[in-house]
Amino acid sequence: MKERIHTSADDIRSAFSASMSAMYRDEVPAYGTLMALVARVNEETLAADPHLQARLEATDSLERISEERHGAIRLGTPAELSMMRRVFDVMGMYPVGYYDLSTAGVPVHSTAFRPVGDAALKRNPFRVFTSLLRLDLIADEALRAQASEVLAGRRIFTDRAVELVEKAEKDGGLDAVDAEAFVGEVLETFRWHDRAIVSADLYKRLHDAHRLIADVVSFKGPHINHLTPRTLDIDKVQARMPGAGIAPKAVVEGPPTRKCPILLRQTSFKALEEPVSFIGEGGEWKAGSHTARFGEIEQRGIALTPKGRALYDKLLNDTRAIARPAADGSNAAEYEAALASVFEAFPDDWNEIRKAGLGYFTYSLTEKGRAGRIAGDDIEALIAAGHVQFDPIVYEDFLPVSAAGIFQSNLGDEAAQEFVASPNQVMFERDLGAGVLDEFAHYAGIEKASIEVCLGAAGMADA
Ligand code: OOG
Ligand code: NI
Repeated sequence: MKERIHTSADDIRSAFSASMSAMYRDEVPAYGTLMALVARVNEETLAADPHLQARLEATDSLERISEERHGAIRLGTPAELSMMRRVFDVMGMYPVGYYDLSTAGVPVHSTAFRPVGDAALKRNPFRVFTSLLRLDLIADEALRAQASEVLAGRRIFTDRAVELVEKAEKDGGLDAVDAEAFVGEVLETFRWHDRAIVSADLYKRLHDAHRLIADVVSFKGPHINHLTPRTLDIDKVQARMPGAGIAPKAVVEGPPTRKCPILLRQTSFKALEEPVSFIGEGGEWKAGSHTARFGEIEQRGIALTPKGRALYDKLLNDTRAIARPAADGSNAAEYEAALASVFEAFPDDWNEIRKAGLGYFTYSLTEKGRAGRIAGDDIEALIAAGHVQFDPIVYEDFLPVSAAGIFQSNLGDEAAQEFVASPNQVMFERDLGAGVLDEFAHYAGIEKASIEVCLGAAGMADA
């Protein structure tokens, strides 16, 4: 019998993200405009900075620089979430981190499905920020029951997609023919449906409870609500969006522009109002509209330690106490000025960040370290002797305050709403059917392993 060769999970993920990109550009033309703008700005940035170009050539794959880094969906039930975990597993995407958005007035909690190893991230870093609606945060009991009933009646995965997931689980992978079919079938779950599965009246009541509830409950599936390419200059793309005919959200989320970038900066163009139809009285369709889909861009910096993250959170809080960005952009300049000045307290030099224990780094032997007889078990001494070098570890995850800002700006200003903060990771993991990886432990592990390799080499030279 001919041996079955499985397509790698990385290849399936790449094919999936490419198909999703093509589908989304087709569905949301403004997203194609954003992609073109991002590619142009990335080219200009590289042309103006040969050093950056050389560095990216060495570490990333330049021709893929402007491709999508993430997307997002919002699910309605525990069963949808646990099936989605199995789907992403086939593509080498695992749940990392727990994000409680209730504190920020959004009735969901979330994780990010993403590749975890260095090689997988390099091959294709595509991740999906995945939220689960929290009907338990909705006060109106009758509405909650109605929403549950609608959700219980929908099937977001095709039968064939479920069969292929089961096959992949049983056989440990999919061959090329099945992998291609899998990508096509799974894509169906992310597709836009302009026909709602609820009446205009129910839609309005869900919408009045929270716009996000209407978005999750009213449709046949969890349409992809945005995709996010990587930009090398987020400020430039933000500034140029209006000229390209797309309206940016008021401010860039995350830290300010810095010499040594930290964590994640993101911005988006505002969600578009799109025609949809609702179920009418006598089986006819009733025209209406829905606002949910947008395009986003991201620029990543170093992963911070719990200490660095606490400092980041404090400085962001301090900034927002001075100026809280208004959705209409009226105080954007004031907010940006406050952000820049408050963040002066965060060191902007790699070695200072490292020595203060604020960020995660990988350590490696320098040429001198590899060539010479290096000695010692003190990493600082090895660095001082020029035997060991360090590089920032890129943050591959998300930020709850930023995510809330992205949610809010695409739900409209009036969506800002207070919920009692109620993180519930235990419930989320039960619904997911698995634990989520702790991102801090993960980055710490990468750093520690790299130090051990350096010290191991030094130890060998010692002996
Ligand atoms: C997800 C928003 C979060 C991000 O980049 O922080 C997100 C959503 O709107 O569903 O994608
Ligand atoms: Ni996003």
